[in-house]
Amino acid sequence: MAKIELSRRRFLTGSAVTAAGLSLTGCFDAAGDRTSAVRSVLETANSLTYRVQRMLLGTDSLAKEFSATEIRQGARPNGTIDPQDADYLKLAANGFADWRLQVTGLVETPLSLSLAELQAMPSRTQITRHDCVEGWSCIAKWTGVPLAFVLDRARVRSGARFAVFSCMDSYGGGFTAPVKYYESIDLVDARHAQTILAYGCNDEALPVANGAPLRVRIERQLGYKMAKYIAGIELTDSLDRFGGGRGGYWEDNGYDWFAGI
Ligand SMILES: Nc1nc2c(c(=O)[nH]1)N[C@H]1C(S)=C(S)[C@@H](COP(=O)(O)O)O[C@H]1N2
Ligand SMILES: [Mo]
Repeated sequence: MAKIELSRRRFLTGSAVTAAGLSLTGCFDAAGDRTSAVRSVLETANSLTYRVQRMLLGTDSLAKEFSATEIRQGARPNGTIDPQDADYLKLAANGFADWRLQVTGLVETPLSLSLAELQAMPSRTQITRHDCVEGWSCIAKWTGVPLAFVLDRARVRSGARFAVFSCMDSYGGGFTAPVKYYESIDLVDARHAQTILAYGCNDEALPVANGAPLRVRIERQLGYKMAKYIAGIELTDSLDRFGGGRGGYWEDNGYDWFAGI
């Protein structure tokens, strides 16, 4: 097992370094051009990574959980930490009382859920380590409703393959004009026991910096997969229609769609 652990890490480091290297060497634009040779090599590696990692990880293995004494600081915020989008500011101004989570797409029963309704559902609390592709990590305690519970309420239709999270913040990154952040995961991760829609962090309400009112925790994936400031979850059979078509904000800028750790 230790051996697999090690090679899985190496694999990850390899792809993370590729993404970081591209942005530094100016190859980033080539990766952004969906017809380029660089891009297709990256994509082949990406789907290989997905298949191999799914094989190694299985579908229900759990990410390590920690004890309360291992929490050293507040959850370090990253990416958008203070959205300035007008609709977000309006919702934040009255404590997200008018905010609703919309669950739509390939479901029998579309849902529109208030924060209070989500908080009344079964909850799960977990102390986990967040790993950012930038190379830092942080241990924090997260509380929320298992995404599987919400999906069961909505009754996912058989053709659905992905859950796409739409966010309320626009993110710039420096390469393009700011666009709304978004992310997606497959239904294996969506139904994983530790995948929760979190409204609490370290026993407090989720701070704005960490994605208030709701962010997803996907504990076997890198930080950029864990959408903050969630407005909607759409069940779909294809990622083509969303953003640049690669399944997420950072994926549209060259990162791997499958960021398993
Ligand atoms: N909506 C949104 N979600 C996001 C981001 C973002 O900029 N906007 N950044 C991602 C990245 S790169 C990381 S590491 C984590 C950071 O989560 P934290 O602020 O709770 O540490 O959120 C991810 N989810
Ligand atoms: Mo990140």
